[in-house]
Amino acid sequence: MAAPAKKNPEHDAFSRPGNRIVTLDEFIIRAEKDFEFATGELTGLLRDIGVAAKIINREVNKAGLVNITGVADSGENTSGDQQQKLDVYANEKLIECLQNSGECCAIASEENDSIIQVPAVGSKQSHYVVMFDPLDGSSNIDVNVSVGTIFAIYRRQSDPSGPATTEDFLQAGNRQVAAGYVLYGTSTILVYTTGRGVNGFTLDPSIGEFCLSHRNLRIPENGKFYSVNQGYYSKFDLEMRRYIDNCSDQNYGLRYIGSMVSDIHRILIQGGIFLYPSTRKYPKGKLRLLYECNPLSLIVEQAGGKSINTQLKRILDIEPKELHQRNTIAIGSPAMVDELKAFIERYSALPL
Ligand code: P6P
Repeated sequence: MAAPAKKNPEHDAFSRPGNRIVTLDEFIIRAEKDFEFATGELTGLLRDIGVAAKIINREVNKAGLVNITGVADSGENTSGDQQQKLDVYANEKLIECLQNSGECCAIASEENDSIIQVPAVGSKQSHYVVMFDPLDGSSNIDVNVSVGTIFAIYRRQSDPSGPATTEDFLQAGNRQVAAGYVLYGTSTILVYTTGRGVNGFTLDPSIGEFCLSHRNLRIPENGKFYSVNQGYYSKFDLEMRRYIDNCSDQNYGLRYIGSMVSDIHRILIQGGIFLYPSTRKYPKGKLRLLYECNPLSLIVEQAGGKSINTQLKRILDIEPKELHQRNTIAIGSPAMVDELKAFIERYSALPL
């Protein structure tokens, strides 16, 4: 986690938004001043990701007009998911933007089996590694449903004079220096945290800038929506079925988009809980710990929410063993996660 920040009076400039446009670049640069040991690298990384997001957004927004939707010739990715053409495009653009600036020493992506070394630019020795899901929910692309990019940034642990190692990526989520997502939806919004709260920036296409639109996002304590693939209900463990029955008994609405970034963003704004428990096809859960669960969990916790796995372990405290390992997850409003926890403690047949 980044060094504790000192209060920067200038930062208050954003607390009186008025009509003043605050771009992502300006916000990041001002925020950097709050970190005593800031070297500008993290600032550069966040700006690189912002640039890649604009490029990806351009293609996502016209996906139906060019021959870029549909299944890529490349087949399946490392997780066995069918690669969509926009997946491949988004992956390439993120790698390109991060490689150009040399602000990170290595990259890990859902679309690549192993880590990607980033050659140093000049004499710069980078201290960061970046991992991402370039286009989460991509199976929705052809049907015009929102998709998203998810990213996580860590400080490297290996000797900076040598190449990065896989161990640089196998760090618990509580060591993330920054995390965020881009949601390509009715509008395109970039939401990120560096461990000091959560802020959202909506892309203004007329000026090509991400502009501060959601200052200091806080998740509602409770909610009236639950988000789970109800189609798997009969395969869920007893404790999950009992909790889902409870949601129905309380007349909670079911909202499930099948695009995690979209579901989590709705929950961040409106409150609610997102569940991906163990299923027959995914006994350890479907969602990847390193570049889906961890970054989204840091965002939700920084906004006041909670995120656990179905064995009640805090997601951010899980020590990863493999780059693409999967995890069960229950994430959202703290009161709803606590309520689920009570059901798991009461009905779980397995020792917790
Ligand atoms: P299911 C998309 O493929 C994804 O990785 C997440 O974005 C989404 O929440 C989940 O899988 C949907 O999985 O099994 O419900 O189709």
